[in-house]
Amino acid sequence: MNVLLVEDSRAIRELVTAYIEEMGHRVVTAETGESAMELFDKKQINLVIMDIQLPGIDGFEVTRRIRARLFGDWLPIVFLSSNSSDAHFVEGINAGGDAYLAKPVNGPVLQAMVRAMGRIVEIQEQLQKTNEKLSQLAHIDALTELNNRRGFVLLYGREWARSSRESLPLSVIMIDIDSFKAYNDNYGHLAGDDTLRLVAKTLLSSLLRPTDIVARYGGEEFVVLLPNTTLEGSMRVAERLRGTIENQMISHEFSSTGNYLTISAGCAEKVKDQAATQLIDKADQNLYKAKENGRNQVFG
Ligand code: GH3
Ligand code: MG
Ligand code: MG
Ligand code: MG
Ligand code: MG
Repeated sequence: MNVLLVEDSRAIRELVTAYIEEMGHRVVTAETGESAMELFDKKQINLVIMDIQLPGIDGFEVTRRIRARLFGDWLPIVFLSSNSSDAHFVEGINAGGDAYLAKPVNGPVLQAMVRAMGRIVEIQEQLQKTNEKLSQLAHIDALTELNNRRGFVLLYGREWARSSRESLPLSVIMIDIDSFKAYNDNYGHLAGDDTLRLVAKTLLSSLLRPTDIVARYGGEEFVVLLPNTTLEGSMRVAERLRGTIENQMISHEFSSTGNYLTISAGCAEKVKDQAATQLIDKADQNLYKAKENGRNQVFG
């Protein structure tokens, strides 16, 4: 763990540092609350040991400020004070502290407290990892490893807000594989899955800007989100994607467009006073027109 020790007495700083380092943890020290806040912003701290009487803001106030800065995150804060009154203990906990040790420093008691807090930190970290895994599972499509619809909706909301805030264009391409039912019916579902993976990979690697987002929107439908891109730009991108898939020459003897697998695409650019869902609807309507016009083409 990285332990932040806030203590204005040099003798106590050295003593506490020695006890904690003996346990194999790293210690960074601050003599004032103000310098503690600076260190806290710079370093990844797992545990804070906090004196209360300090020059400048006191330990209670530093604790309140640390808690305010953490938003949803948590880390243990342990007070270490020569004032061991019940009132101080209560105020410390109310300020956002988790435990209270009395001075003079007792080595084994201090180390036991660090161990106890270390256990909670470990559980906290495991929970965080589990949450990250679950969030990944919820937002990534297992077959193609692209964002799934849920992941897309999240990213779309962010990009929509950004484009509104910064008055930048935003465009969407809806893509649908042509005659894919016939592909499955004739080559089997497993081959269909392989082809979906290949199409996903091709779309992903054909996008040029790192800010472009591609997602699997449904069965054999994909959506591309192009920040800072106009309708004309999005149609050029869509045409390139369409051509790249066609040039892959994935055999599809039963396609209505020829002997190879093709895609159709509908493009739309965000317009003023539009709701976020209307942009998707517009791209979807244009996809339908590309289909109606004969497939293997872009409409926008
Ligand atoms: P169109 O050119 O009009 O788009 O015709 P289509 O046959 O592609 O359209 P339709 O919507 O009738 O069929 C889509 C097919 O996509 C149906 C389904 O078998 C297939 N599909 C959807 N999801 C998956 C999947 O995860 N794996 C496989 N192998 N096939 C899928
Ligand atoms: Mg002090
Ligand atoms: Mg479809
Ligand atoms: Mg289709
Ligand atoms: Mg054919």
